[in-house]
Amino acid sequence: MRALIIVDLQYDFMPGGALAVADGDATVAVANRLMPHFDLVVATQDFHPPGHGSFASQHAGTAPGEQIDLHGLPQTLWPDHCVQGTRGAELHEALECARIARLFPKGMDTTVDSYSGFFDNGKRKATGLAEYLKGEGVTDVFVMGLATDYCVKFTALDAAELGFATRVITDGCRAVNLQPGDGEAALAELREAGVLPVRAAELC
Ligand code: VGL
Ligand code: ZN
Repeated sequence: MRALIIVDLQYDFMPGGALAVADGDATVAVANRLMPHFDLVVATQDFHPPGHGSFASQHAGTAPGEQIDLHGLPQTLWPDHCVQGTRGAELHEALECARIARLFPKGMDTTVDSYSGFFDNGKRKATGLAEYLKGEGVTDVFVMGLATDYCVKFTALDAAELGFATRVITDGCRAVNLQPGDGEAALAELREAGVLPVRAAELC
């Protein structure tokens, strides 16, 4: 059983959004093209309460892009983004959501960020995604979405560690690239972990 995991295709990660990823909206068409070719499709949604601890606005004297210690974990600070109830948190309207069997929100705990679709960054709480996929008989997962260097990377690393045969659909991802090359470095790290890249055209 093969599952497609679509990561965070939300307005705040699209051009014009609060945490815009260059060309991020190009991934929506890739997702739509891929979905019919999978046994199961799930999606994640970055879904922060107002005042989330990952927001630079909550830490006086800091700016987005800086690193702090957030309750014992290293935390990159971000602009306020994907706040529950705002348009920025919504999935892109062009995404064919009817094909998504289940949506997994994450990042609701103010005290800890959650890049992976499986666990928070401290691996203290699970979202239920692993149990869901295993319960559906999924053995292989393919990860795409935003952003390559954060939520895609950590979702794919966790999937591999959880024992799923895991691949990353490179043309279905775009990177934040806080530092130039972060996206490429993320793909290299994934490869090291046994997560090989694949192009969408190989799957359609
Ligand atoms: C993400 C930074 C902060 C992502 C989410 O979806 O990659 N990045 N929150
Ligand atoms: Zn976030």
